[in-house]
Parts: sequence; C-alpha cells; structure tokens
Amino acid sequence: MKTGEIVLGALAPHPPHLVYAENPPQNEPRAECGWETLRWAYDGLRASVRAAKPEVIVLMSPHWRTYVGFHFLGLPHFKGLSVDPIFPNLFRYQYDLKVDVPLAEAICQATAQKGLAAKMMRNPDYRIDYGTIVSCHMINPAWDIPIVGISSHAVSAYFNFDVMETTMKTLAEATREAIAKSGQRVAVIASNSLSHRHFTTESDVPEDMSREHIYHHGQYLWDMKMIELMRQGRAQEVLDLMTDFTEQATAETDSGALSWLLHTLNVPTSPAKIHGYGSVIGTGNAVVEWKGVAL
Ligand code: 2XP
Ligand code: FE2
Repeated sequence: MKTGEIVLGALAPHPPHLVYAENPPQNEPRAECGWETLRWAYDGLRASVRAAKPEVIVLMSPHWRTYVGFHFLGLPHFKGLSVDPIFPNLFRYQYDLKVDVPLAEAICQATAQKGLAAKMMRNPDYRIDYGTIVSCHMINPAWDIPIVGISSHAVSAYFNFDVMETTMKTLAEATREAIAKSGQRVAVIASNSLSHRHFTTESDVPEDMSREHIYHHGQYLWDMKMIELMRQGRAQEVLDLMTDFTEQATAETDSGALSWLLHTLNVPTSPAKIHGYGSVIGTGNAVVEWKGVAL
C-alpha cells in the first residue's frame, strides 16, 4: 500500500455565528448578514480543501473536552440536533456526518502505544459538540468527506501548559504514523479561536456589526504576533510562545489543538496562508492554511 499523505493543514475556528450568518438549510435560526470577512476567509479555505482532495478530515475540537485521555469518534455515522449551550438563539443545527472508523482506531491505538490514555467513543446517542460541527461545516458544507473527531484532553487545566505541549507532540506523532500507514490523503484541522475574551453585553440583533470588535488591545497584539510568525513560516516560535500567549490572551489554544496541528505538520517552516482574521463576540479568529507534508 502507498504511504498516506497530509494534503493540507488548517486552523479553522468554530464560532457558531458564522454558520448562523450563512443561513444553511441545516440551521434553524435565520440571519440578515454578519461576520463577512471571516466567512469570505472560509470561502478561500473551502476552495483549498476541495482542490487538495482529502479522503478524510482529521479534526480536534476544544468543545469535546475529555478529562481522562483522548477520545475518538468510533461509529461510522452520527446524526442529530446540535444546540449551542451559550447561543441557542443562533445555532440549532441538524448534523449528519460520517466517520472514518479504521483511521480513528489506528490513531487511537498508536496514541495508546505511546503511553497516553486513549479510547474509542462508541455511544450511538452521543451528541457531537458544536466545535466539530461548525468547523466541519465551514470547511466542507457538503459534508461528503468522512472525518476523524479527536477530543481535547484537558491537559492544560489538569496539569500545566508544558505537559500539554509534550502531550500534543506525542499525539501528533501517533497521528502522523497512523495517517502514513492508512495510505490515504488526509487534511488535519485545529478547531480553535486565538484570543478568546468574550464580550460581556450582547446586542439584541446578533449580526449587528457595530458591536463587533476586539475588546482588549493586548489581545489584538498577541493575535497579530502569532499570525505574523505563521505568515513567516516560524511555527517553532509559535510553539515556543504558546504558553505565554494562551495565558495572557486567554486563548482557546488551551485546548492543545493548535499545538497538535503544528506538530502533526512537522512544525512547518513554509509560510502559512492567512485567509482572514476577524472578531466574533470579541474573540480573535484566524482562518489559516498550511501546505501538506509528505510522511
Ligand atoms: O466557541 C466558543 O468558544 C464561543 N464562545 C462561541 C463564540 C465565539 C468564539 O470564538
Ligand atoms: Fe470555542
């Protein structure tokens, strides 16, 4: 069998507002407009994903938080209604997704062999978290590519950020090995925002863009620092700064998803493509693409 390949990597954040503003048939609430710069950024990533022709999308979501080890979606099909617990007014989404169970099992097994706790999630009634759903919708609204869903093990909360970094490196090695053995073309995706300070008062109309902006200049400076390093192909420095960035910008990188992605891409030195950056409820969101890597 041929060696598998990572055909694309991406940072693909999951504000449910982006799905809401697009008005897809799966989502019940209707919007007039909103968050266009980020949605146009996703148009670019969608085109790149289609052009890369992945057979599987492997994604880590901060909102599937597991306290004992990493869990992997472990049934071929999940279908149901996802309601955002914080924004039920704008995200009530009927999802219907397919899982590449053999690849999920292979990553799970390789992770366990490296000494980390890892488990397949085989509950047919499990409700898929909205992070997974929003990122998958935004990169592939046709839902015609199976996924591997990986939970975010709360290492940064349970231990500390240094333990998180080493754990994510190990998980990334397991991910790379399993993809190589699978012989498949795979896209790897981290579903997280950058700075993550939320606004504290909400407007009556969610898509009222006069209220949408970053609320703390320090957070903006941190986001721009990390994005500039990505643009220059300096992923090792992004990793070196991850602890300070996560703590000082209250970033959603506490999930470990971005660290896992960069290690899975073998710490890229080629410039990342920034499709766009924008604020959602005050959080900083970048849609970023890295070239694929041979394994
Ligand atoms: O996904 C989250 O973490 C949210 N609080 C939803 C909204 C915007 C996120 O950046
Ligand atoms: Fe989130």
